[in-house]
Amino acid sequence: MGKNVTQKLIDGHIISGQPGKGNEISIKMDQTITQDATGTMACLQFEAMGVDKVKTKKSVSYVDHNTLQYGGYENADDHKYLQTVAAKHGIFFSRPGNGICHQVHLERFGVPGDTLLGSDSHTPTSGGIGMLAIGAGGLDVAVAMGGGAFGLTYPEVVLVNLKGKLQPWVSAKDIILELLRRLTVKGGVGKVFEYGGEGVKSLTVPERATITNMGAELGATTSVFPSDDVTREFLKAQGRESDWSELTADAGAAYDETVEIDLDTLEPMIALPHMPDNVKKVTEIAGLKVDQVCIGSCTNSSYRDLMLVAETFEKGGHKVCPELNLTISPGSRQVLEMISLNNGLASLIKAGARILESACGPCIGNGQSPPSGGVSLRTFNRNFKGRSGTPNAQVYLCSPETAAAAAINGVVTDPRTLGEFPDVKMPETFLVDDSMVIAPPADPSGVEVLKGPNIQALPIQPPLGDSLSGKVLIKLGDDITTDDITPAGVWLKYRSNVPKYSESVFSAIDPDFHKKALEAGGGFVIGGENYGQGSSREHAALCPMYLGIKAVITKSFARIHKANLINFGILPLVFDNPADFDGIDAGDELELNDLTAGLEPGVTLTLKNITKGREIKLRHDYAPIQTAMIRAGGRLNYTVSGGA
Ligand code: MIC
Ligand code: SF4
Repeated sequence: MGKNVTQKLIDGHIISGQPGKGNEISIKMDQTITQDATGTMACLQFEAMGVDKVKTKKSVSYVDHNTLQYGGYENADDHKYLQTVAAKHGIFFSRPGNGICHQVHLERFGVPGDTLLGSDSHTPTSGGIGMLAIGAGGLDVAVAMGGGAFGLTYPEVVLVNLKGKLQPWVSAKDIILELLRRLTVKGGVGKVFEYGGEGVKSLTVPERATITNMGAELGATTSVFPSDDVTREFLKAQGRESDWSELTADAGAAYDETVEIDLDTLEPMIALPHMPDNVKKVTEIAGLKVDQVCIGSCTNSSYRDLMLVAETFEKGGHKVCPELNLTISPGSRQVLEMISLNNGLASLIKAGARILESACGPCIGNGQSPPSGGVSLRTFNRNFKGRSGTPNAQVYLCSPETAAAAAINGVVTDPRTLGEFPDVKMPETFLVDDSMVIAPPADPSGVEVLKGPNIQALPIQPPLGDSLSGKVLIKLGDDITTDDITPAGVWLKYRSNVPKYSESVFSAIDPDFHKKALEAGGGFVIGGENYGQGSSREHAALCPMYLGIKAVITKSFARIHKANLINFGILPLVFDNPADFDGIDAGDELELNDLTAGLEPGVTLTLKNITKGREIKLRHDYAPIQTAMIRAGGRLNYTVSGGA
């Protein structure tokens, strides 16, 4: 039987295990990316492993999250560390101002047919050019930089069959919003979404990348498009045709599931507060007053997206509605320079848009927090409560077309009412200037790695004993995000300072959590379904580890967060019977015994709730290597002591 694109990518990189849905496998990573908010930890971990030079085909370190450098030295210290540690160990360094990691990687470094591991959950963006691109915790990326394999469960492959062609003012963003509406933020766990069908060829690479980017919100392992003539044209226009190779599904390739989307009839869609799957048609909420519109982020900040917005304003002679603010964050320096050379930037400035840096910016709550209770329409990928920095803001996610229509009219507007659709053509050649990417020197012996006071030592945890006991420190509901666990925004500058960042843990839910945890000497966390969705930030495991959290017991976990907990020696466990969730309350004393035998494959653990005098069955599905890592007190201990 023929293979699909996903199987070709995975099977071509397998190091251990057998192809086949549900099997534990490990694969070789050709490339890695890190960004500053996760990269400092990843680099500290890489240094701790004692490997001189990265063993990948290419590793790139980006600075795109913490670029504001407000209120002190912390961000700038991180940047200096990242630049020098990159030079020392063979890593390319993309300077602040060069753009958002996913956009730049797609433009300048991604290679069809290769694998990519990134310490950012939106790494699957590069699936838009036929890479197997996966998001992971920084420690997994550090191991991959050192040449180690990446472990995963062989995924189910879902074919997303695109029929027809997008109609004017309907956007690639609407495709992924429609998928989120149907499948929800839990719908993609354990799956790869592979796009096929006649509709694929009418989508440009940036449009494909919008879709693979936001596939992260489905909880998917990754998303992938074939590498075809459209991919070739894109790489040629980037001066990289030699990086192209064809990668398509064989005739008769099988899929585990098929989903069909009819592009001819798809309408503009919008995600309502506070989840990316809370999706409706734009027409259903048209007329809602808007206080802010933000265009940008790794989802929608390409040349095509920004030119479309610029031309919408220019052609219609529109101005930004005086009742709201419109911000624009270009995805890369290439995008910014190109829209400035062809007057797109002038059109946006003339219209009254506020131009921000080529960086993540408002997407991660770094500036532009909306007014109290304000409605903000964003072309981003996440609208979790409080992520914008304003706890009661109402954040909606939509396409650049819908965002532009709202910025003009001041209310949510169906963009199809705007008249003639601007025909933005993909450039035949992009402006290529890689001078803000610093290649590592051939001889790094003279490089001094600079660690300012914000770079604190890595906390290390002792090996696991045979039992665990303690209090339930917090009980939470479903869909807890990593933004709930370790918020970004004003806390972002402490990513390389775990003791300080640990003060943020659950701070929006229980401001005293960190104090309580330290006083109690740690304890347990109880959660519902899909615990830890969202970001790849390993701090959501590392900081709880620092506070003494021993196990997190839930109904289910999000993929990356579960792996991060294991990496830091915290036990992720699920209720054998989800109804037992109701049998535990905050403050209960819990005990877990016989862990030596209990962590072997297939063994069910018995949790004693001492306070309630009852026993609860818990399950795990750790691969043998994961059990070994947990026993060692985490992946770093395991790797440094000679584990693979
Ligand atoms: C995000 O969008 O939440 C982030 C910030 O890019 C994170 C990474 C991080 O927390 O540093 C992600 O998506 O993984
Ligand atoms: Fe940056 Fe936002 Fe993309 Fe995360 S989702 S990488 S914060 S732009």
